Amino acid sequence: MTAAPLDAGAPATTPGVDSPTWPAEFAERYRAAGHWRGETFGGVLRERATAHPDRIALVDPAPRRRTWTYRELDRRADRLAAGFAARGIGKGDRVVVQLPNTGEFVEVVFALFRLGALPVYALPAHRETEIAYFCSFTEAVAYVVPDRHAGFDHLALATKVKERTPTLREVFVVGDPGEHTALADVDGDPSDLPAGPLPHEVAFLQLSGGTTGLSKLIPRTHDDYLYSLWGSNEICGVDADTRFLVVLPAAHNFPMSSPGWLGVLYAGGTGVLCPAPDPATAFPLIEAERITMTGMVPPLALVWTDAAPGSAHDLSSLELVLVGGAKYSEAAARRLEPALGCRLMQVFGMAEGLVNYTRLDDDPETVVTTQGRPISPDDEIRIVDDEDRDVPEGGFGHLLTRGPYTIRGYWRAPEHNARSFTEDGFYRTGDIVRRTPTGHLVVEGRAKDQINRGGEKVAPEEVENIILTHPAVHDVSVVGVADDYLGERTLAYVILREDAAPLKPVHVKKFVREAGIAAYKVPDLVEFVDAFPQTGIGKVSKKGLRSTAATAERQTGRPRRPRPPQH
Ligand code: OOB
Repeated sequence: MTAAPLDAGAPATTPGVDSPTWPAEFAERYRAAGHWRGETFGGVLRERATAHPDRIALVDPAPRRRTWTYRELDRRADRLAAGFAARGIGKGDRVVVQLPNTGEFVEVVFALFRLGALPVYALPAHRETEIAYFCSFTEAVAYVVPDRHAGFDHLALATKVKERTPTLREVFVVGDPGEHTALADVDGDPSDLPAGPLPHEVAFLQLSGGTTGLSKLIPRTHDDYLYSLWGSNEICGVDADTRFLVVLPAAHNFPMSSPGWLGVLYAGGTGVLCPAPDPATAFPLIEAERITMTGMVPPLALVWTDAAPGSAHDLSSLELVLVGGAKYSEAAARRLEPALGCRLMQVFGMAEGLVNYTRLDDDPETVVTTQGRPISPDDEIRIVDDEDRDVPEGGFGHLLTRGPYTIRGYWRAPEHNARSFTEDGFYRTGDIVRRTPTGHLVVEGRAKDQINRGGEKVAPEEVENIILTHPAVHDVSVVGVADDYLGERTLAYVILREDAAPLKPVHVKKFVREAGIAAYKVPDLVEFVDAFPQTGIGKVSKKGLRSTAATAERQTGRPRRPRPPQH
């Protein structure tokens, strides 16, 4: 493992070290403050299983209802870990996990935690381009998939990826394994499992939203992530009676840790895995499972807010709904509590670390007009201008942050780290914020070249690179345009080659889809132009393109409402 604390003042990246970590003086401070408790995920599950073995940890309601007590989850994690170990998976190995919201997802990640092997959290929507990259970049030894999900054949994808990735020895499948290994057959005697990881070591690799062509990987340690969990639990009031519905994809940082299914397991409560986020699936589950808490992105909150008043289902068990991942409009926020009959909490977080919540004792105006304040008294916040100078209190600026659960660098990305972190270890979030006198942050915009499509992050460069490989395309620029429902949609401006046969928008979209990337990255709109607006120094002006898009929108009217985000 390579996450041992560096000496204070050590260079940001040391040869042979996968990612920079907290300097010793910070690590000591966070331990002394009681933020880092010296626990590991595997250890926490074992403790809970010993303290309350028969309590229900997990419910997977579909297609037939299955439950796991804490004892059962702990035992299965152990036996699965032993089975993985027998197949040569060990401490520090990377395993790409691409599973939908099922009990097996939780079993697999706890088994890997036990071994100190690192889950790499792919989303169910990822396709060949993304998965092949995660597997090759992390030199993954194994890949875990469902046989089919949402009509997609994951087995065929796994076969292709395995052919392309020399390090990939095993594909484990939930369901019919075809030529691969059934996860259900992975089992072993856990009596001589090797020693597990240490609390300061990396527990998993989370994906960054990405501003460049490819997602960066975010190394989170047991100590730091567990702090974000119990810190979130205290703020959200999560305890052993909490029944949390996981409606967003379980591999995403928000439903995992804010406070999420890991938070609720830390507290000894119950996590219920929702197979799809729409009201037709979720509302009956809220009634049947007496759900008390859930979290979702703003477009989904809009759908729930519209659907709840006319619903025949009893939603009265719901106490708290967290909304975040993208800017939640004040008007929409005001409608949630009356419609759902529960409290609203806004959350502004990032997989790199920092998470802000409005508080249960905030006045209602603060809850609907701000995105909350940090979890920890040791979260350091700076709001700076383009030259990294602090702006006057209350002014807008770039949000920089450093703290006990915010990474000091991405995994194996020294060049990127030099740009994304200041020399003294602050993470450049790329968000433009201001701070209210109460210390709450209001997200006012974004400086990073990223599109936030209803909480799903799209790196324009990744989509541009695909469109550029089309033989008829001379140049392309992908921008976000305002959308009432998703917040933003993606628009690709395309300049065709002079000698190219005419193309239609649908051809460009099909080309992107067939390149094998997640469907949410396919441009919503495509427009053909003769030239891009230029900035003063001759670079394509994304700002210019965005304002062109806004004008075009007004002239053409809005297209029909897109579907809510899917798993
Ligand atoms: C969450 O994590 P990521 O890593 O997918 O995205 C982080 C970015 C932030 O830097 C910001 O640009 C945007 O998503 N964001 C928000 C927001 N919450 C996140 N922008 C405006 N308002 C908000 N409330 O999205 C995430 C991680 C943990 C908890 C919640 C969200």
